[in-house]
This record gives sequence, C-alpha cells and structure tokens, in this order.
Amino acid sequence: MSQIVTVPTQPFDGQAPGTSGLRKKVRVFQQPNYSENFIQAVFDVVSPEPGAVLVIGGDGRFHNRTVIQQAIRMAAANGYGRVLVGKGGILSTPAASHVIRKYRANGGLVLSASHNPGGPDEDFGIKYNIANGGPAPEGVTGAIHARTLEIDRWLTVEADDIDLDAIGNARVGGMTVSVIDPVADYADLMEDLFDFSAIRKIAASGFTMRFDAMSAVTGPYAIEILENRLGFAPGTVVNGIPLEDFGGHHPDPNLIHAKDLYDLMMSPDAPDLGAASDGDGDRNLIIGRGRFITPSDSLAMLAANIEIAPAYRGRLAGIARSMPTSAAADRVAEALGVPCFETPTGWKFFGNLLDAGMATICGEESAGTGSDHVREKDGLWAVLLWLNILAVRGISVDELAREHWARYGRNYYARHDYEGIETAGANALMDGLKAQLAVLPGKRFGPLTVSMADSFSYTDPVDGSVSANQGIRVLFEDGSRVVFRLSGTGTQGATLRVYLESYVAPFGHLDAETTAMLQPQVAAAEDIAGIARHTGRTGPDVIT
Ligand code: VG1
Ligand code: CO
Repeated sequence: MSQIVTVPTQPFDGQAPGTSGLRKKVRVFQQPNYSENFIQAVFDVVSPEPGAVLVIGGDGRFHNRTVIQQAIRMAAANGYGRVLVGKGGILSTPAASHVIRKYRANGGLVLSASHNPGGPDEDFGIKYNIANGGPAPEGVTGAIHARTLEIDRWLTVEADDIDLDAIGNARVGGMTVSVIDPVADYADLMEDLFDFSAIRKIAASGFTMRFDAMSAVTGPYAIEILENRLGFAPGTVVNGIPLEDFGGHHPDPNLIHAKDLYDLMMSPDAPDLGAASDGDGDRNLIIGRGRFITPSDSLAMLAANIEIAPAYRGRLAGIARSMPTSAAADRVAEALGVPCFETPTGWKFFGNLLDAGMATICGEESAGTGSDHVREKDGLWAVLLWLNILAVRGISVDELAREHWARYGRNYYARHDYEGIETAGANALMDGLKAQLAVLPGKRFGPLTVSMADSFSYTDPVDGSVSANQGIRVLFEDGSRVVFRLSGTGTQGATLRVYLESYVAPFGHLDAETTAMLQPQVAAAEDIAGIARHTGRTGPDVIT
C-alpha cells in the first residue's frame, strides 16, 4: 500500500458559498495546493467512514482530468474504500446525481463550471454533492468554506495516474477505483421513466428533432438515447463530441449562445422540436417549430402534463420553483390542487422538498427543470418529458403552448443580465434597493403602482433552516413584478440579474411581443434601482 503523505499548506481565500460550489478561472485552480485545499476541506467536513464510496465526474472541460487524478489520490489518503469515476472523467451533473444514488455512495465531486466557457483562460469549478445525489445544502457548503480558511495540510497517497479511458477496476493506495460507463446507468433510468415506445413511434413516422449538445457533456448521452435507443435519424444530435473548450463557445443553451438552433427553428426547414443542453448537462432549451418556450413556461407546461409519463402517473405531489421563476407554475399547481413552493435560486434548495416527497417537479427560470428521479436539474430529462407528452398527445409544441395559455393565462417573462460590473457599484445598487423597501409600496412608476417590496427570505419547510437576502422583489398592483439579485456563479466582478414578469389572463393578449409587454417593468426597474447610475451601463449584456 502506498504511503499517505501530508502536504503542509496555507489557507486560501476560498469563496463564500455561491449558487453552485466553487467557481474560478482555470489559472486559479492551477495554483499549487488550490484544488487540493478545497477538496481536503470537503473531506475534512464530511469525514468519510473508512470504506466510504465517492463518485467523481465532470463535464470534460479543460483541467478536468488533472483534478480527477488529484482527487482520486486524496480520496485514497482520506479513507475512502472505493471511487466510481466516469470513463474519460465524464459524468453529466444529472448522471453523477443518479450514480451517487444508485450505488449508495456517500457523496460525489462534480467538476464543472456548467454553462461558463472552458479552456486554459476560462472557467473551472468543483461542487460537492451529498448522499441523496444533490448539491450540498448551505450548512455543509458554509462549513466547507470555513474549513478552507483554516486548513494547514492536505493528504494524498503517492500513486501514478490511473487510466481514465479503460473501463474496469484499478487500485490506488488501499482503495479501488472503478471506471464506469458514464452513459449506461443514466440511459436506463430514462427508459424506466418515459414511454420510449410512444416516442419511437413518432420518430419512425416522421417527427423530427435537432439536439444541440454544444460540444459539451450531453453529446454521448443524447446520441445513445435519441439516436440509438429512440431511433431518431443519425445527425439528430449536433455538436455531439465533448471538447475541452466547447469549441470556443459558451455552452449555455439560450437564444444567444444557441442562436443557430433558434434560427433553424424559426425557418421553413425547422424540425418539430429543437433542444439543447449546457456544459454539464443540467440545463435545457426547448424550441418548437416557430415557437420558443421560456423555461418558466416549460416548467408549468411539463407540470400540467407530467402524469402522461409512466413513472409520474398519479403521483404529482407538488411543484417547486425558484423565486425569480415566473408564477406560471403556480397557476397549474392551483388548478391541480397541489402545493407550489417558492425557493431561493439554486438547485440545493429543492433537495429537502424532493426527499420529503413534497415536490415532484422543480424548475428555475435559468433553463433548469428536473424531478425526484435525481437531485439535480436534468437537461435531457426535460427534453424526453416534452417528447413523451408530444408523442402521446399528438400535438405540436406551439399548439401545446397556445392551449396552455388559453387555459391558465400567460406570464410574459425576460431576464436582463449586466455582466462583469464593478462589485462596489453592484453592492451599492442592492443596498439602495434595501433602503427603499419600506417606502416603495403605493409609489407609482408610469402605469405601475407598487403593491409590495421585500428582500426574499426562505424558511425550509422540512428542516426549518432560514436563507435570508435571496433577492429583492418588487410587486405591482397589476400582478406584474421586477426582481433584482446578484449572481452567485460568476468568476469576474459582479453580475446583476433583473427578472421581469407580467401576467395576462386567458382571453387577453396571449400572442404579443414579450419586449413590448415588459416595457413598463423595464422602465420601473431603472427608476427604482438606478441601474445606469450604479453600473455605468445603459442596457443589459444578455437578455434571456
Ligand atoms: C445561475 C442561475 C441559477 C442556477 C445556477 C446554477 O445562478 O441563475 O438558477 O441554479 O446558475 O446553474 P446565479 O447565481 O448565477 O444566478 V448551472 O447550470 O451553473 O449548475
Ligand atoms: Co449547468
């Protein structure tokens, strides 16, 4: 057995718990001891029982393999009995969640910076997931952060790199490393959840789709599931080979970074369904022929129809959405007589609701949808649920959307992002908002009158933990809303997100332009927050 080595180290600045683990530039992670510091802090906090099982996988971005080899040696020195790692170091975030659950692992390290770009000058990230397969809750991430500030050593064994490309077992120190097929378990799970024979039938009878894997992790999953198991034509999956730099693009499935897909879907050559996923496979973009579906609407439409899918028949217990996500899902919950939960941004807040069986489907406005099948959002899962619904109902995406709005009304929605702004200005803007909360109600901004303003605070209904300061909400009397929050996933300066929403009841203007519908809210947001004054910007960098 190889020797355990104790490497003395200095504490690093760490990073206060953000939306999803530690995210920094690759160059930061490449500093001596940096990744090791964080990983050791995780192991110190979770203090694995001897023989514990750890899952390791990432989205294949630059630096993935290096950190995986480091983490394997450190796991061996910290008493783990077995590590499960995806072949090539690959595991999509939802697949990692499933593997943790299926093999009853104690937890997992998910290496990804999600939709952020990859490469030597771009981003990397490490996140710890707990035994339920989900992101560690705030109590755990807070303890890990505190530990990174005091750590003075990390443990490793002296051992060679293992061959990550050979499926099978290897020994590192006293520990077994199993390199597993990253796709098979996940694809089997999808086959258990959905009516594959109904989907196969429409694929065989001319229903067409394009799935853009954005040169990120979902390529191998999508090819296996959509082309091999469901029979969609070869070439249905584009950009299907994971690249370390995602081909130089942002693997972010939105209308800016997946513009080719959007243009195709709006053209006369559009297939029936267009879809995409992000760097680590947990986000999804859904576009029908001539019809983009906002993520908030997608959550509502999927929730309204989820019992069509075999694994969900008769068991929709509740719906959960993050606070900035539109209230479209709330109307579905009300109609179906199930509760709707409003949580802070970040998937970790859904974990307790899913574990307790209080929510079955969850979603975020940032292109995340998922269910109790794993404890992460799941891009391909959302695409397959859409396919299952369309196959059984025999309607188009556009028809489904129109029917939904005619019944529930429509929540026009947009998010404006101001990226890489100065932290001081961003903080001053948020402080300015907080200082106004008490005096805003009753004030008029153009046609809008404020009915309520607060700083969102969440009390977890399962464990009673409180998460304060989760964004500023300003509600207007006509049911529309503006929300302000600072991103917790950026790696440069600060990012301000302004979420805009306006509701139109059934039989109102259900087919209007979103930009026009949200114009009063955009103007009110500027008046209330002084965005230009605090950020020096006259418009957002990205609108989604
Ligand atoms: C963003 C999204 C949030 C999402 C998070 C992680 O966080 O707004 O909804 O959960 O990214 O998604 P923030 O703090 O930057 O707004 V992913 O696909 O990076 O795991
Ligand atoms: Co992601």
